[in-house]
Amino acid sequence: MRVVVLTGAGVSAESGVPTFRDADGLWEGHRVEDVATPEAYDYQPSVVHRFYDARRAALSGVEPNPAHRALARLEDLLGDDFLLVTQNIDDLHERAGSARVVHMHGELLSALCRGCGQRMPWEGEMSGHPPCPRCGVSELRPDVVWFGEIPYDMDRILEALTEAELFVSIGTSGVVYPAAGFVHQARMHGARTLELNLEPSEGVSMFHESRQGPAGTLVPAWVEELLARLGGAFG
Ligand code: BV8
Repeated sequence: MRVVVLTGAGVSAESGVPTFRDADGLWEGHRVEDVATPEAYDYQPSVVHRFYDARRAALSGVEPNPAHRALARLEDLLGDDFLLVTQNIDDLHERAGSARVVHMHGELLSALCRGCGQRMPWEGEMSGHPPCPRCGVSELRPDVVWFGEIPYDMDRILEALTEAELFVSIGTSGVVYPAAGFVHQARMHGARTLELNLEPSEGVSMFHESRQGPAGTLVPAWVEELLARLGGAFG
């Protein structure tokens, strides 16, 4: 069975990564347009760097949770019939063992040089304007997709959505596009669609089924159920 899973901030909430819209959410204290737009970066790069340096540093203090691990296990069994598309820029899916992961909004542990366009793994801070290891100019920016910018790997994602038999959305409010429209694309191509979220998302009406609860509980239970249904397929 070809399965496409979309995750949002809610899948990392139980690991201690703040979501965006919760009371003390990520954007709290920062207006989105002040930290996650190319205009903000041009206008106040130090504020933007501090915002992402802090989130990058916080990664060392969090661990994958049962939802991340259950998705890695499902991928192990489904192999290339599985694709994980995440809006998250943390590395918890990979640390849980996921490999077939598309970070459509970029990654905290990656830098993008505005001088030469090189993308490269990045651990430390960028506030100090370090030079690009490749071209030497100090034009490194967080390798994340800001509002108004084109998400990564859209062709691969749209292709997977047209072939999916099952589309599952986990821990996302369904507010930000184009991700919020994926359920529609998948459904248009005949996929069954399921939402697993703490509360109904903006797009809940577009899903065949919606289950409410914490991802750390819902996702392992759903993976067990799916594997039981697919039963013999995995010997
Ligand atoms: C683009 C990286 C053109 C940076 C991010 C159509 C209509 C209206 C507007 C638009 C439109 N098309 C485009 C736009 C503009 C804009 C947009 O969508 N604006 C919104 C605000 C209206 N979109 C763009 O600009 C995008 N670019 O469209 O380019 C294009 C399009 C297609 C093809 C080619 C070109 C780029 C958007 C990307 C911006 N960058 N992140 C960073 O992270 O700092 S977006 C960022 O915010 C996240 O990545 C994520 O996408 C979004 C946050 O949403 P969620 O992850 O869902 O988090 P949230 O807190 O909102 O919700 C958490 C959910 O989890 C809640 O429902 C909660 O109940 C649940 N939850 C909480 N705890 C748990 C839980 N669930 C389960 N268990 C728990 N324990």
